[in-house]
Amino acid sequence: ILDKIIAQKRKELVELINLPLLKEVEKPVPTFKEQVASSSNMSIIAEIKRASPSKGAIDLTVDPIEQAKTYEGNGAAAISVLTDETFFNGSLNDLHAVRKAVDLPVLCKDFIIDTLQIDHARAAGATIILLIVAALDDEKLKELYDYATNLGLEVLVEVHDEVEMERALAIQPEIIGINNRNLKTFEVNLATTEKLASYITNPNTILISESGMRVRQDVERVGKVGAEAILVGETLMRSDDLNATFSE
Ligand code: IGP
Repeated sequence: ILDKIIAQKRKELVELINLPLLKEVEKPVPTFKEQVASSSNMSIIAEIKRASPSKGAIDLTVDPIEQAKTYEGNGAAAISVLTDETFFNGSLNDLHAVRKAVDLPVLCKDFIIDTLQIDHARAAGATIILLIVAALDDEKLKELYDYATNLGLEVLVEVHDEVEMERALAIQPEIIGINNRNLKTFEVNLATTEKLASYITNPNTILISESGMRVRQDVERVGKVGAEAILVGETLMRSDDLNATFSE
């Protein structure tokens, strides 16, 4: 699926050149780093995810503004917004609306392969962008990382195996996400976080465990190996009592 998504992104890039940037949001928000540092508990990046290739429709009618405010009210450290349209039913407009509605850092969750996408993400209000190591070669990864960092954005560098972890560590990122879902097979396994966490030896590097969190034990499991934050989509999208989610 990853190859298919990237091929689609390349096509969309042509249209992106003609798309005007959204109007920048001036309101300052804390950085994700600050959010994690100011919390002694597990930080949660709560995701707005209408649909996905592996799960199909999750909640196609969600109001991203209301959902983001609910996440904020329940203590989320940051909001992630899926902005891919073709496979996840999201949009940059969703991100823009969310950034205006909350006082939290906002992650642009997309498949970034070009600096132009970073310009659009930033204009739409993203304060964090995602770079998926599996989608980039070493040179592109470094180029996009430096480009985003120089614009003042935080970068979440995502890996799902040892080779990707080594490639990620080579650019000394401040935030590494271990995705428990293999984007090639869709298989979800929290052991991925357990297996890869020890590669991170710099105490200043923030480790995020991504995907597949269902119950409190899942959160405890990744916390034990050093995850300071979790990235959660489906479970929160489907919950009608966020206060109770992960509490038992
Ligand atoms: C959330 P989940 O299993 O809680 O819905 O997963 C998030 O980790 C997932 O959406 C994700 C993702 C990605 C989506 C992680 N990395 C890269 C698209 C692209």
